[in-house]
Amino acid sequence: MLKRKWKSLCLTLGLSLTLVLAGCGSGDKDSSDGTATDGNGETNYSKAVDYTITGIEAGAGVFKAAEQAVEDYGLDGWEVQASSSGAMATVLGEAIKNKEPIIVTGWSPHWKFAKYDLKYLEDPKGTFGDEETISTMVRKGLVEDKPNAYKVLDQFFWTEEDMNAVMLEISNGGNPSEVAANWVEKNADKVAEWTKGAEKVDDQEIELVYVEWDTEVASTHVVGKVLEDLGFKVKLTPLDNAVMWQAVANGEADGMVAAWLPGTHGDLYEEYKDQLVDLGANLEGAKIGLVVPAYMDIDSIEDLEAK
Ligand code: PBE
Repeated sequence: MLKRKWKSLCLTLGLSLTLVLAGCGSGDKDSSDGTATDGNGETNYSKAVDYTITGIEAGAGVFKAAEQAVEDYGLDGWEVQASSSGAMATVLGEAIKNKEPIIVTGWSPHWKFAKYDLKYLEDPKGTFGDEETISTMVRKGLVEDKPNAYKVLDQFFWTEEDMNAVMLEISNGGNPSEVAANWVEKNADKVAEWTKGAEKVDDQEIELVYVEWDTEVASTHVVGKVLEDLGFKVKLTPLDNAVMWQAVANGEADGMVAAWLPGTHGDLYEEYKDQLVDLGANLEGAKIGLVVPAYMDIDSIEDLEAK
């Protein structure tokens, strides 16, 4: 807005004064390399990304939070583009290869922070919340029906570093089941803590549901492998976020390790918390927000402008 006013003022004052008014330049013009500059020759990142945040699945908490941020920060005319986590990662990788500006809905742990130099945009209004935990939810009655699986799910707890190791290998082309099996083999001490007190079973079935986010692909396959080694016939079913919560709440699935709280899935938790059993955190220190490549000279969501 302010910029537009300056521009019309410059036009009114005419050419003779433009040298004095440093703010009047060719302004707001797309340059040939696809970036956009303001009157001071600084990149106008809002324009350069075409007022678009590259999102993921529309049902993801971070997607909804990004739409809320557009509202909270008055980013009129911006679009949060729905996509998939995989497509977002591809588009991000391409932008970085070409040194182009891009804003994505991001979260950590995630392998993208190991692979690329990225940063979260500051969120002074707190739209994306603070640090989160990833929690485990199971259906009611699981403790009686399958106490050994319940025990493992209850005791499953790992670190950001553990999850990153699994995620990175999968992102480099590893098959999730094989990567998980290798991790389980190499981390017998940790796995022994999760299985402490659980007995081997014979041919019992267990179904875990998840969403195909990199974080959840990693955790669900690791827990699935541990249960398999205990003798369970494990079924891992990928679903949409809301359907995943619903499936555990109505008892169609046995459990999930993909509940991001208190913020990201706060609405779903409120809706279903009375119908499921909350087994608490399986990972601490998770986070969501808007993420950009470190080469972008921008620090805060507040630096973005309405269209
Ligand atoms: N995520 C990954 C999910 C939770 C796990 C941040 C993409 C979400 O936004 O719902």
